Amino acid sequence: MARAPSTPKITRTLKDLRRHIARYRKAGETVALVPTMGALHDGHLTLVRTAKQKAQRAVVSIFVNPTQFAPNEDLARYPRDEAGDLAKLATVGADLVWAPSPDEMYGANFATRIEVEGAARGLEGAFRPHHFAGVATVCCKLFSQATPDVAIFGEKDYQQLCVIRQMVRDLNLPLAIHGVATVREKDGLARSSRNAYLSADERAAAPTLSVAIRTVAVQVADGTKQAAAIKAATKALERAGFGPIDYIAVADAETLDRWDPKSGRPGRVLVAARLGTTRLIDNVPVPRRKA
Ligand code: PAJ
Repeated sequence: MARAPSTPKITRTLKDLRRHIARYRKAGETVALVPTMGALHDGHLTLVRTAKQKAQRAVVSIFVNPTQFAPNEDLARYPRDEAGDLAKLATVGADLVWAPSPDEMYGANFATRIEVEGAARGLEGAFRPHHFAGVATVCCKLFSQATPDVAIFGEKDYQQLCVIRQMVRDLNLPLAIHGVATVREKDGLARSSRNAYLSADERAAAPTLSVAIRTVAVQVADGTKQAAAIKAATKALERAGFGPIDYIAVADAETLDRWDPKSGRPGRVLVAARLGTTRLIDNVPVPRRKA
């Protein structure tokens, strides 16, 4: 019988986490992990709902991982609201929250880094050189701490999802990775903890980002040259007040190399652009056209 939703248990030490996981395993239960940095919104909650469908126990990690932020990035001002997060997680039936301190996660003499190549190299990797090593290393640790059967990630961070899949494949990590479609506001803006940084005017302009990449996706599917579609989208974003625009790219959905429309492989349009002081990212699939 389904358990009634209640506030999830919170654990802050690896020893305690392992005790909970051992109890689930002893009862023959499967475990899904949802890695997050907190400041939870409906996108995260959708991942937790998916976790509950994929396994009997949903474990959510909340850890603002310092190693994936560059010194000039927003680590210090990254939104944090643990009480609010726990209340939201109660509504979706999360069983356990893993919220270690940076010391509990990394200890004093931490000296290991997982560097994924391939999918991690371009796009975000070019603008945030150490970002994916930080993400891959912490996710690998989270996987070996919580030993889930499956981990749930959002397509919102599409390149991150590709990097995690690559790492899991390459290192034979014994879990499945499940991707979930991006959850959006009614006006199309992808839900993000960083949307909280936007002023009222910026928030009004922000949906242009998803409109621009959707337009590129439809155009390249219909045979428009990628460079022309990207140029028009860049102009539309600049008119709406975005800038600098770090990239708009049409990529192979798996390798993230440049997409060849003749390859028959799925494509993805990805963007990163600044609106005021906030850097937003988004992506959409290239629609499949019948040959
Ligand atoms: P965070 O930005 O908190 O995101 C946690 C997870 O929620 C990621 O898998 C992300 O893709 C997903 N997510 C965020 N917004 C979403 C949306 N609008 N729709 C669907 N899914 C969404 O990504 C990270 O944290 C970190 O890099 C982490 C993986 C936890 C490693 O530190």
